[in-house]
Amino acid sequence: MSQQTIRCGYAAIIGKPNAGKSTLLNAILGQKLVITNPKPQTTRKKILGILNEPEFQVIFMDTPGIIEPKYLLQEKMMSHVYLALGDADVFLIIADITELGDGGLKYIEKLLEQFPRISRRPAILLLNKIDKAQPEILEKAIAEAEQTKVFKHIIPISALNGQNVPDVIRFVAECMPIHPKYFPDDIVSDEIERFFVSEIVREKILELYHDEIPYSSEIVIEEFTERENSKHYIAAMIYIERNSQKSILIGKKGEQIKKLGELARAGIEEFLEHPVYLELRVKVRDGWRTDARALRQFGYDIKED
Ligand SMILES: Nc1nc2c(ncn2[C@@H]2O[C@H](COP(=O)(O)OP(=O)(O)OP(=O)(O)O)[C@@H](O)[C@H]2O)c(=O)[nH]1
Ligand SMILES: [Mg+2]
Repeated sequence: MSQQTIRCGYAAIIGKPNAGKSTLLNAILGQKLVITNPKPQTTRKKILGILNEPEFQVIFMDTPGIIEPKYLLQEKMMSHVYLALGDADVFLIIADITELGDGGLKYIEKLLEQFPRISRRPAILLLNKIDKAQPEILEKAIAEAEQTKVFKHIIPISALNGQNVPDVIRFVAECMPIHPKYFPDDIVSDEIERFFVSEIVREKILELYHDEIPYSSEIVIEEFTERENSKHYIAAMIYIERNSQKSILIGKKGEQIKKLGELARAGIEEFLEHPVYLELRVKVRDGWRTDARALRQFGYDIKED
């Protein structure tokens, strides 16, 4: 492939919490890279997922759901969204079709007012979760979206079962500028394995616990020792905000944390394709979600490249 015809650039996946952004990124990459969950605000940072083809490279950016921030962690999460918006050559705005209701695309108009940058780059609207939507609702949403004249393409998709995802990839690739590839061919993200391992632990916390626990948990991988001929050794610290949460997390006679450990280990082994010995530790870090220093230590401050 001649360097002159290669296309390469950034695509930001944005939308409300739970719209299916992370599920879409995994579908695009054809592998489970980022965590997904029915609870909102699963994704907390901008995460790159790189799709490599001989003739193009698209750097997709998964982002936290767009919200009105109520505390410092949420403010930091939104700054990750802004960063993705700034980097994007194309915007993938994803909406859950089953949540749209009457005039539901108004929120997208508000989004465009909020982020005027979007109108200066091609935007593609993805109407997601068509596997569980009535055809009439889909038709109505498409008609409504066409009226706005904002979108270069409007694509109904199911991120979950991959329906129309190849079209998304094709249209995005066409929007990429002619540019040599930014990343080597064989990497799927700029994040290190440790990050994805910590995310898998958090995903299992989202699955196992209710109420505030998942939102009050942050994971730090304290040790990660790779061993070629035996299990990798991984020690993960779970920070939570209060003592009462610590007892819930651990459970009676340690039953809950044991379950968490088993689920997380299985997920990590699948991701690393290697057996793992996982040790979970729990520590209280008072009010970390509103503590600027803690958030900096947990890596929420935006890094300038
Ligand atoms: N039925 C159906 N469910 C979907 C589809 N796409 C995503 N989901 C589900 O919707 C929920 C949210 O998906 P995520 O990918 O975590 O959503 P997100 O937009 O990344 O959410 P945040 O990270 O919280 O902003 C999960 O339970 C997914 O399985 C789809 O096409 N069809
Ligand atoms: Mg997500």
